[in-house]
Amino acid sequence: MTGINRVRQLDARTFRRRYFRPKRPVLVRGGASGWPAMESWSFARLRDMAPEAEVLTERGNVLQGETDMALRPLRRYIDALIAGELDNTPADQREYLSLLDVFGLLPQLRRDVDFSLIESVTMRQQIFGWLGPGGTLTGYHIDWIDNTLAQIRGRKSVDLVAPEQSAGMYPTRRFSYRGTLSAIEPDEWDPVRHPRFTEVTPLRVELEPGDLLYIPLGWWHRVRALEPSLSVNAFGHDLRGLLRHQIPWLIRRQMHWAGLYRRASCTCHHFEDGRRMERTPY
Ligand SMILES: O=C(O)CCC(=O)C(=O)O
Repeated sequence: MTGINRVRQLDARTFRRRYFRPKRPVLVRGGASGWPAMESWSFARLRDMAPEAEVLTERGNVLQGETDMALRPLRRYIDALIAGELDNTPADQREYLSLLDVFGLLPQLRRDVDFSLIESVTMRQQIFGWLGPGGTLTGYHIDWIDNTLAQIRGRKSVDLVAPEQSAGMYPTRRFSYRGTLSAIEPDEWDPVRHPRFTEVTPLRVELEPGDLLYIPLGWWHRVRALEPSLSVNAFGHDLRGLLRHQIPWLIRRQMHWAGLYRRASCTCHHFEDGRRMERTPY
């Protein structure tokens, strides 16, 4: 594969045949540009709709870094984001409102997005919001579920690596629900420890507001915000994905939460001031 296909329009049939079935990523330029969210969603509006909400933010490299979470009032987080106070924090302290259950919080906004492309090929979807300053990083990982990521505000850079190149990505044993993490962070890569990463050829796309990216199940991806950013993504699985991936992951997650499976290192629990913090299973 030489690059990521970029198209301006994509109907459900073509999506299924050319991209979803063969598991090939595709960037739909302007694929979300007609969504009401493009007109009406702003950091300030989301803040004003749920000012008292408590949200879980993550610091540093999301997924690959130390799991480091904090509970914040939405109002305080977004005020700091708008004021630019989050921009100047060191990378390992940069606070990211990741995996926000945006429609659990604000169900009235559901009609502002249109994930019909992934809905046309999957049985069930889960939607999350991602809000943060420039410089946030979600490190290389695989989601064992299909995904479309829509950019609403700001720009993001996304690196994708095909499943065939997994040996050079050094998968780790750290527990991440429905995911596999890589030991590779290109900015800190050690060629002596991880020599096979030289064989990997990441494919890069830059997401602009209004773009929609299909990230197939099994593809590695790494996402960096280039400026203050608001994105929303929909994970979806079909019947095959349910049987092959979702049910086994659900069992692993229940075992993990019961303390029976990979207790030591995970992306969902951490201790702060002697208190056990946890990300609600999603
Ligand atoms: O936007 C991000 O920071 C990460 C998004 C992501 O990893 C995903 O949609 O699976």
